[in-house]
Amino acid sequence: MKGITFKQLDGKNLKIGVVVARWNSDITYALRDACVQALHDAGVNEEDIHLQEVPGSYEVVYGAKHLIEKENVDAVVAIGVLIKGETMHFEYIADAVSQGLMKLNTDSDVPVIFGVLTCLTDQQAVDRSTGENNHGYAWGQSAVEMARIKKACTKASVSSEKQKN
Ligand code: DLZ
Repeated sequence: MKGITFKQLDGKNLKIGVVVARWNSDITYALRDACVQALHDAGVNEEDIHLQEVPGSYEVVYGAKHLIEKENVDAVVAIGVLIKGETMHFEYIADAVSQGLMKLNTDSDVPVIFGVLTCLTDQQAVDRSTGENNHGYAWGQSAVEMARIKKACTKASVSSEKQKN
């Protein structure tokens, strides 16, 4: 089956960050709205959803870092839409953002969900941000699942430290 499947998600008491690029905002806002809907459906409280806007996809890495460091979120979703043009911009930004978000995952120990569409045409972006195929919803669900894993790991390492002492 294509796409991600999820078991029961419990978003209670999780703090989730969502950073959204304004470039291609008609698409990124639709992805953001579906992501926030998924967080609500999983039981994340409205006041525990921290939204941060940034100008373009290149800036989502910094925006995500800010949410991790200043808002102490349990997971963050980084949303942007890159559409290939006539220059090399697409390749450079896509590479920088994917590397930056991956580095943030490992360096910060907070899960970062890759919510950046890299499309060859406008239509590909529309297809992935509307109706049943809006990827933003699965990104929100992924954030809840990963935040739970993070919490479980933190709890396990605290209790093993206690046993040592
Ligand atoms: C400059 C640029 C270009 C050409 N294309 C996109 C795009 O398709 N999607 C996107 O999110 N941002 C684009 N940007 C803007 C850069 O991400 C960034 O905001 C600027 O280069 C300023 O750092």
